[in-house]
Amino acid sequence: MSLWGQFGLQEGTSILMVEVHGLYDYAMFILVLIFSFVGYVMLKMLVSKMSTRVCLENQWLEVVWTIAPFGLLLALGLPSIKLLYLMDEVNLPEASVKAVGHQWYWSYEYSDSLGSQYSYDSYMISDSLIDGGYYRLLEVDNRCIVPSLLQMRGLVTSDDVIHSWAIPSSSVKVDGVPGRINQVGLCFIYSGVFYGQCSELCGVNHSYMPVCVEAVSTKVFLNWIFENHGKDVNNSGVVDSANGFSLRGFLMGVFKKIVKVLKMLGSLYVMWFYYVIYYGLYVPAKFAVFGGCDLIQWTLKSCLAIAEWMWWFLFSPVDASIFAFGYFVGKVSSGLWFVVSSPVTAVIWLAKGVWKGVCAIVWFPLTAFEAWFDSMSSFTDNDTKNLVVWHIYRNTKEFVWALMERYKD
Ligand SMILES: [Cu+2]
Repeated sequence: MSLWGQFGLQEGTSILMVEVHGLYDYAMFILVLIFSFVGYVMLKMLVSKMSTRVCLENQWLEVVWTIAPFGLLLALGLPSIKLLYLMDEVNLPEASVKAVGHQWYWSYEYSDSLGSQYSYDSYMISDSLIDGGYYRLLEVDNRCIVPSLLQMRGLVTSDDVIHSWAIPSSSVKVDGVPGRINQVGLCFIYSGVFYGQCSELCGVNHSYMPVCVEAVSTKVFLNWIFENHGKDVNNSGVVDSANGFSLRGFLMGVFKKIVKVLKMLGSLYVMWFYYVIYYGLYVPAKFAVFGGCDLIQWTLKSCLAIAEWMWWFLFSPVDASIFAFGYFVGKVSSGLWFVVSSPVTAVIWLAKGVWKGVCAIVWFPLTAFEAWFDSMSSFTDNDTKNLVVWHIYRNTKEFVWALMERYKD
């Protein structure tokens, strides 16, 4: 949430908000460049001696001052448009929460797990009840519970007038319109309590219906769902598996446990070999080959030879010069000898070089454009993204397994 004296945006609690933060910094960087350039030009005009008053036309200048702003606008607009579209993306959600706006409170429904029709109202805690620990006008009696690092879907609608469900720190803002359902992807990258407020003027108590989301780990979320399942209207999906003892069930259980342990041991065995081969052979070999040993050696040798020759040149310049001349003549003649003795190889070698050069020249603008586009298409580094994706993948697996475990038969 925002604090007193805060300048920038709130710290991002979803990858999208981290990206928005990146976009903000990136746009600010470009704006500062533009402002300083324009400021410099204006200052320059103030102290100008009008030495360019005879300049009547400059085609290239016009080309530049047309193309450059176009490029800048593109650089500002494209990443922004990309993020706008990504904000509408819901991906593949594992669970849904439905937020319903009322005058003047929110209510939350969790009804997509089998048999669950769990819902509750979420009222703001009034000033008189707040004793230091909570934030005024932001805390609620029942928070909206969501899992962190799991793709979730928020469905937002309203019961009376238009409300808007917003959590600025995760770049979520969805209008709740009566008779319609809007959806939004929720994916918090860490656990915590995140605050927002209704963002559509909805009546006298518009300021008193905060959105308070508590992001918890997948395990806690699962337990929370399972515990609250039977409590409400419908618990037909809950299978009570603990009634009665059967030998077959017991043996099956033991067998399953043994298979699980064997599987684990097998995977550990494979992993052990993998890591031994990877870190014991592959990585050192790769390092030795690509580590640039040869390059370093060659550079050192060349530097040493040049230094040696210079030393020689200081004491006997004539001898050194003759040697250098002989050396270059030798190099050129050996090159000529190569061309004369094996012309086909020489021609192929030359053609290859020319082709490479032409390719480099032709592809350079494209490569440069691609690099530029890459750099502005994402503001999060790949390691972070990989980590988040990996965690989401693991949590999704855990979540689906737990649901299957509960709802089998
Ligand atoms: Cu409202």
